[in-house]
Amino acid sequence: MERTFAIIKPDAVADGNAGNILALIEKNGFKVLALRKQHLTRPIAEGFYAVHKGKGFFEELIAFMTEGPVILLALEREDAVAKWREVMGATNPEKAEAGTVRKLYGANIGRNASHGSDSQENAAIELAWFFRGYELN
Ligand code: DGI
Repeated sequence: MERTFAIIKPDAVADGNAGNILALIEKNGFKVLALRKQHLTRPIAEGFYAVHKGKGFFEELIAFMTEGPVILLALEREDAVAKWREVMGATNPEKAEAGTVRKLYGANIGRNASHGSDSQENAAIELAWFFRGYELN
């Protein structure tokens, strides 16, 4: 079994779409190993998105990710990383396939409703950034 890390972003939580997204997650065969609602602080958001520091959209991204609570998720299923990226859809909701999380609940490339790790290596790093070992077992 593979694990991935997901975030239901502040836009989706504020709009009342968290339950719909969790339903989609379960419908697609993921087991929710751990889940926590948390209002990210600036240092946590900046650390999480450190790879994007220096990019034009960085400030906008951090302001968005800290504007309200998110839901942090540890997910498990076969091929979890790729499958969750598929269920989320493209980064830009306009380019996402019909029925995907970002198409259904995202507004634009910045406010796109969800996050998913892009590799197994990053999934392990991101899960360890947000969850303690005992929460994942
Ligand atoms: O892995 P993804 O979330 O699909 O995409 P990513 O790792 O390239 O970017 C991380 C997040 O940063 C993305 O979900 C939304 C934001 N972002 C990426 N490119 C842009 C952007 N935000 C704005 N405003 N403009 C961009 O071009």
